[in-house]
Amino acid sequence: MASVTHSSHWGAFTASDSGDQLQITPFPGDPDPSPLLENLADTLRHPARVTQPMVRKGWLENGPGPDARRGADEYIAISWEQALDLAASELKRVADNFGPQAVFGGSYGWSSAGRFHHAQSQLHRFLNTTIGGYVRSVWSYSSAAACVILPHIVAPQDEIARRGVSWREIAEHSDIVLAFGGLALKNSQVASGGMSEHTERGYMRQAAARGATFISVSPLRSDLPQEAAGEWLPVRPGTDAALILALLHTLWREGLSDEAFLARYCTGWPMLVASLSGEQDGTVRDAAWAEAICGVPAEKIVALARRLHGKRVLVTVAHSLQRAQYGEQPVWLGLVLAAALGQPGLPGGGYAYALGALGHYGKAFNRVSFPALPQGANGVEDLIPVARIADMLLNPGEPFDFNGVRRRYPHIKLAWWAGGNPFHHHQDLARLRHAFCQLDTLIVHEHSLTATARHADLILPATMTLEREDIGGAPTDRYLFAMHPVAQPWGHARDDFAIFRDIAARLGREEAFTEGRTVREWLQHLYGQMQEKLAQEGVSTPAFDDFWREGILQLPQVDDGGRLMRRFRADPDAHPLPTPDGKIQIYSATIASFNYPDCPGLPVWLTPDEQPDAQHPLWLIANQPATRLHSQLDYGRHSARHKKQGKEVCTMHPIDAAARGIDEGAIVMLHNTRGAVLAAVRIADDIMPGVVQLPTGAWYDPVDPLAQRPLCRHGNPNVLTRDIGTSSLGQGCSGQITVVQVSLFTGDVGEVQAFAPL
Ligand code: PGD
Repeated sequence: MASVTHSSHWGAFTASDSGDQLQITPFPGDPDPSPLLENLADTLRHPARVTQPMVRKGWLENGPGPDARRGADEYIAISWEQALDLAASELKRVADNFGPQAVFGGSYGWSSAGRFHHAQSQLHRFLNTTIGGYVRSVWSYSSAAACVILPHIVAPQDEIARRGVSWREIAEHSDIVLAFGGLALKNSQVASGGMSEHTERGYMRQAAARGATFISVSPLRSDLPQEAAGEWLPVRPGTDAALILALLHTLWREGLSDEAFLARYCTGWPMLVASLSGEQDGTVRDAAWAEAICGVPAEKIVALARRLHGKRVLVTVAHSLQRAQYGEQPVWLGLVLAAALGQPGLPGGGYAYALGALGHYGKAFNRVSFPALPQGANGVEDLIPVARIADMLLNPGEPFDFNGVRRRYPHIKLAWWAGGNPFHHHQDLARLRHAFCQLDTLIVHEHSLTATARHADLILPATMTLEREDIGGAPTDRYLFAMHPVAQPWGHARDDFAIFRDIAARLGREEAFTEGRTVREWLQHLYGQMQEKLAQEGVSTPAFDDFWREGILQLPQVDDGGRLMRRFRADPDAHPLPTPDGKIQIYSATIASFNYPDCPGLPVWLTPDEQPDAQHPLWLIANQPATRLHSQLDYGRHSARHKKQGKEVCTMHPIDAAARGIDEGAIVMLHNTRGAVLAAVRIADDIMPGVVQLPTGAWYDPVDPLAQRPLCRHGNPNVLTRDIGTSSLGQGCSGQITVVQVSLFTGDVGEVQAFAPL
């Protein structure tokens, strides 16, 4: 087969199917292609693919209803006709009897790069056009806490992260980049929708060569790439807020804070000073106070504060810091630190929330973005913060607080998932299984047999992008790609669009769902919309057929990163921030008015209620993997090559390993009250003592799926993480850190079965 253009969240490429595997060639314009492309090579016909519709035996025999067997039942292969009939009649039953407010269609997940076949958009459109709506979820597992707090204190996240200080500015202007949570390239190598040019490594190298200093504040040295030639400041997990308060205390105490900036552009600095100085409650939040919490020696904290003064400083705070209890606080305090240094609005200075967390951030923007599939109108008002899914299913009708509003969890009968993997992304997987057991029905579209698919009542086999045509692009990627099919659909897999179309037809709503268009006609239609907008800007583009043949189109961009803060700094009266008084909120009267003890009106250090103790003396960091995107294509060769004995690898400090008689490469069990996980050990001193790290993404593989404290033999850390919201404000995912014990494991629990066919 000839080589054709295609795209993924981790890079563009050309591919040809040579029979037993794919030949993948990275896009030649990419200066630093991602090794994740390798994961695509042998996935098409992998045994973990879903090849035909399946129904769970208990559901087929007994009908819809709560069932404790989910996750441990048998499956029966059925025809598409039968599967589509079952899905249509079950949706109709639930909508007729309980209304669309009994259908959960949040379906969180990264899905795939093509913009038309984006699975969630297809599902949302389907539910809106067939039954009039669904209960949705808001924000993301990436950054829910930040998404909620940033608009209160400065501006929406997109302005501060996506359109914030750019990498180009950093390379040219920054003296110090103080990165709380680091700037790991494993994170910025991915961007939803696609990323054809990986430029972060080059920019960091360029900045370092000019003399900029990168300081990574993290328990892990690997959070900063070597190219940044930076410094590592180890900090105990989850304690950055205390460290920043002490930096602020030192700046204030030594007269190094930019009082003119704070007075002109900020609200509430005197109140924070009252808290820093001890005037407010008798606790002086100085370097000695912070040392006891964060483990950074007091003299280092003082020296760092002095070093920041008078320099062009960019403060960044990684997504990971806010994926923890009270995760709103470091997001807020990073901004306050940048303000106390007088930096916001200066080239290469200020605050860049989440820079480096995704390939989208710190980049130029396309003047016109490729349009999304229109989703129609959702007639249901009920919503949940995305990470409260298990709370919702376990507590229907119960109240919960979220961003100043008290809501109630809806009663859900049917959940429909396409393009996400909750048994990868959610916390406390035993609790999640129990929650999914409350449903009448769980329908999952998947191209692979993930743990989520293995808990479904109906599994509908979806195509991979490689098997269909689409258009790949992102607002921060100047290239648009024609995604040509590389292979025929494997087995009986069908596009999500085709699946929904055929179910809509059974409900008499096909025309409403498709608007009479085929896939190709939708692509032409969406492309035409983009063309029109570009034409209005005086930019002409090739006809669709020419674009389709060429495979790639370069789009015009604007490089206006940091514009909001620049204008605000130049004239805060003419260009106020979108906050209540137009200034940076060091104190937020709005947040204070919510009366949340777990997120008061001033930024604070609050001690997380889970702390290492005698039973669980180690912190666990469950962060993003370097060898795959989340859980996608975990069976791919790049991901597989980096496992040991088929298990995910966890990193431990030599002191902690020696104390437990653990040698390099040994199989260990990480355990706490929620469950246990096996992993192979890597012993290294690039992690703080007292901390272990196990990335997310190894597919959940419980030895006994029904166990209350499951043992995953593959290495999924979300067995261990805690399922609580970050605070009443953001209610975000707090899965980044937890506490565990680690022991040598010598038992026999059999081979990993996560990728085995059903
Ligand atoms: P993915 O593995 O990307 O994870 O969670 P998310 O659910 O997004 O799942 C996407 C699924 O969609 C895959 O199973 C894939 O096979 C499927 N898929 C891909 N393309 C298609 C398609 O075209 N059609 C259909 N039907 N399916 C498709 C990620 C989430 O995890 C995120 S974003 C973050 S930031 C969180 N991070 C952490 C963390 O740091 N620590 C912990 N402990 N937990 C986390 N969970 C979160």
